[in-house]
Amino acid sequence: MLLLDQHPHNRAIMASVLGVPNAGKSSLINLLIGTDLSVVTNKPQTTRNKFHCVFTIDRTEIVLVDTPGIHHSNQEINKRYNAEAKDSTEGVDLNLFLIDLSREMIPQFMALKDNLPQNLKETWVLFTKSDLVENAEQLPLAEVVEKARGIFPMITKHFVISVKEESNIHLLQGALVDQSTPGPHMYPGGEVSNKNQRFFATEYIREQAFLLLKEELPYELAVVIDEYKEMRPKKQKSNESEDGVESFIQASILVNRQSQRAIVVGASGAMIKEIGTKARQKIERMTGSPVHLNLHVKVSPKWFKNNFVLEELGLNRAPTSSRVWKKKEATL
Ligand SMILES: Nc1nc2c(ncn2[C@@H]2O[C@H](COP(=O)(O)OP(=O)(O)OP(=O)(O)O)[C@@H](O)[C@H]2O)c(=O)[nH]1
Ligand SMILES: [Mg+2]
Repeated sequence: MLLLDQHPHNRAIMASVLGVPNAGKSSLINLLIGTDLSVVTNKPQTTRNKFHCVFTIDRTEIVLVDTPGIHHSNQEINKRYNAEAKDSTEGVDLNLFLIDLSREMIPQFMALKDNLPQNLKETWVLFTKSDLVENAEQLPLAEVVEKARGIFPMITKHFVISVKEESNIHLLQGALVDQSTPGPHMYPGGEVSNKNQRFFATEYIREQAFLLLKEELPYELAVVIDEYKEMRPKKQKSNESEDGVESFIQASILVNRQSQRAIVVGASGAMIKEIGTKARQKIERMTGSPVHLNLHVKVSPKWFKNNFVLEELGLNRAPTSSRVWKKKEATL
């Protein structure tokens, strides 16, 4: 039994991190866990799946659930992103609402209201990006919180933070530890996430594509792993990892149109090469061993409406999803 195996003074807390796209959720999580686990870009809708990010402070295990940004949309894929965020609130002890101070605040609460259940657990508001506004401490945030409590009565605390300047992060850490309760750790083996390296490999390939490609293209792009195997090469090489294991990854970048394929491949293959090199370097930092990454670009028209592709991307049908199968009209 987990309890018997663990230190009697262990404590734990699980919190879902929620907010509109680009609010800074993944940046905050990376700062707290102390590693670039989650993908961060300056483009909204970077995070597409919910997943656990784990760190410990003394005997307290803190599990933060990263989530896709919540926003209004009738598109099937966006409904599934919103459903991922909504699902993340089930079974947690606490919700952290990230509110970007550099944008209008009440509309951010409204987007959360329209997509989250009414019966949320205790919730804290984290006003973030305080470095982007002058005199953030003097803003009438108590009034904003009062208004927000009209929508979410379960809000009990608020913090004003900046991930960029790392301000007030220690207050948040202390409050999380205080809020934790005695109990076993969910990840006693020191795991940093409930997702495996295969998942993060797709994330890091998509991250480079997001960073290197301009404009709208990233939203019409997805990454799937075709093959991921760890092998001990027959021949000894100088750059071989200590235990001799190397990873061989075959992945496809899906795009919606032929013209997008040309952009992702780039002139003489320069763009796909750069995406591949940078992604491989980050995957190698994660695995701690050499990685051989082979990328292909596939045109998969309207992949973001295709139930099979969406499920492969870990996005299951949302309760609000449109029907996938339509009965054919009876023909006379
Ligand atoms: N100036 C400033 N920028 C920040 C801060 N926190 C995050 N950012 C920037 O905001 C942008 C979005 O950050 P992310 O962490 O990817 O935001 P997110 O909420 O996870 O976004 P999605 O996954 O798309 O929902 C990035 O360019 C970050 O560098 C902050 O405290 N100050
Ligand atoms: Mg994110």
